[in-house]
Amino acid sequence: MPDVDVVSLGECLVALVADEVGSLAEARSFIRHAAGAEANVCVGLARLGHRSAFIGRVGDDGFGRAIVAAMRAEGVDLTHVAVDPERPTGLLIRERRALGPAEVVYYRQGSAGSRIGTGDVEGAHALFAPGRWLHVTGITPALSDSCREALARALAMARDQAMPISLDLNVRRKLWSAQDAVRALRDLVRQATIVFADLDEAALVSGVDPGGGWEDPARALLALGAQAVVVKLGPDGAVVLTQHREPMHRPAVAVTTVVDPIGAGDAFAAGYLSALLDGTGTEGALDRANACGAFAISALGDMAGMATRAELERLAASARRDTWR
Ligand code: KDG
Repeated sequence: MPDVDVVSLGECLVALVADEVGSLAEARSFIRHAAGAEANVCVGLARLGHRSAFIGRVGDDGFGRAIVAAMRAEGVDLTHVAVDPERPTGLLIRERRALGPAEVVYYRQGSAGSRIGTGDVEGAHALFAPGRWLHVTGITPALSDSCREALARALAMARDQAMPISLDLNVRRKLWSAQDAVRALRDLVRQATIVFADLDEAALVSGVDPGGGWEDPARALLALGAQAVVVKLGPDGAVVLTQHREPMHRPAVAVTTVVDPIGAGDAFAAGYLSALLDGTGTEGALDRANACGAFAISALGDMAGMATRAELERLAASARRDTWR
């Protein structure tokens, strides 16, 4: 098995994305993309030259085969993706909006991906080793009891191997109640090395009003036990709060046209982890994360806009030129 830098687990699913901007009620044609927050992060890391491995389940159907083909083509290690002969690959359908949040409809209850269990994680024990990261999100525990148990097992196995754990809160209000989300996610924050959140998620999980800005909710998350809390502020950039240092803020990369905002958080997490794996300090990690987030929103589909190193370098040089030829 090739060596691995980051291990993740979760549900990968197909996203049918409206090919024109407008309401779902008006949408007539859709483009198929591979999706799933953890799968997106694995692809983002692979594009940046890191070795990522994904643990999950897909159905024995065309959608499952399409996701596996897409992720394999990106170089993600899928040794521990099982094909479930009894359940379909999960599906989401989403509209695209020029203004306001886009509606997402999930068809994933009882899906293959929602049946991940402790056996899948234990079967992937070879992936859990010192020096690697585990990346998880708040989507997995919302999917099913078996997903919640699988996640708990993965966290325990990572802890046993002294692996750092990154957690993207990724609150999905359509998958569970706010009350259940807060209870479960607080428990995950306690176990995480790094927590990624947007301001709404940080406020919800910490229980602190976001009216005064990001700092109080982030401090409350930090007080739960995480070593660092990274808050994504969209066009205002991102901040990192740690136990012993002054907070650090870095500005966003300005994007002229937002094509599709979905997947930006996953790109951000991939960029941040990539910089940490390279040994870059916090400032460099925030800058790379912001740049990756900006690339992601400039392309249609969750994975399409994941940046490569060459693209990041061109972006860094772009202050001096407007075309690459
Ligand atoms: O972060 C992008 C994800 O939201 C998307 O890929 C689908 O995992 C997904 C979810 O549950 O919303």
